[in-house]
Amino acid sequence: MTSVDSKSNGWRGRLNSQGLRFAIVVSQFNSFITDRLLGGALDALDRTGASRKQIEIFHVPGSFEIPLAAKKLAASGRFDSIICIGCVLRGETSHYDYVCSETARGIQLAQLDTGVPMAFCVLTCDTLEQAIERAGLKGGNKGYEAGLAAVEMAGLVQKLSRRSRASTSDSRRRGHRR
Ligand code: INI
Repeated sequence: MTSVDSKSNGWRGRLNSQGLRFAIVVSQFNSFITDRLLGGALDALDRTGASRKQIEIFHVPGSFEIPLAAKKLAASGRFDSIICIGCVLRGETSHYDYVCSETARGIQLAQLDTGVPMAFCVLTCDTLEQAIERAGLKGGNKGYEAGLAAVEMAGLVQKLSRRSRASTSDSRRRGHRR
């Protein structure tokens, strides 16, 4: 799933979904926007070779609920990468700030705790117009970008895991020789 990037001589995940399993957690709040982000994410997975059998979609009420669902799915061991989709629009109160910060923090903690990569596709916008511009209705689709990030990170994390397993067994072998 990975290749050497000859320019930087570093490792990066390939944009190839073969053999990978994806979960998409999508918030129903502002579904006019999140449905389109979901479409973008599915398009990216499709273009990297994933079939629908490799993808499961889970709906949560709002963005605030995304981290718990994503963490449970990651802990199940059934997925190589998780795409988190939501849209938070600023209102008149500070509710927006709590939902944004806890959703972002929760998703980051969930991926760090479980080691399963999570693509962050939660729009945090002041206006509906800004969200529309980011959901593929006028310009680019952030769901598409998140889909590609999910594929790339799944490949990179697999490579890093294989690498650390290889170095552990190597040091065990050397330990036996002493
Ligand atoms: N959830 C969103 O995903 N976007 C929003 O804009 C939003 N606003 O504005 O309230 C929102 N609130 C709901 C929240 O995510 C939870 O579902 C709710 O608080 C119940 O836990």
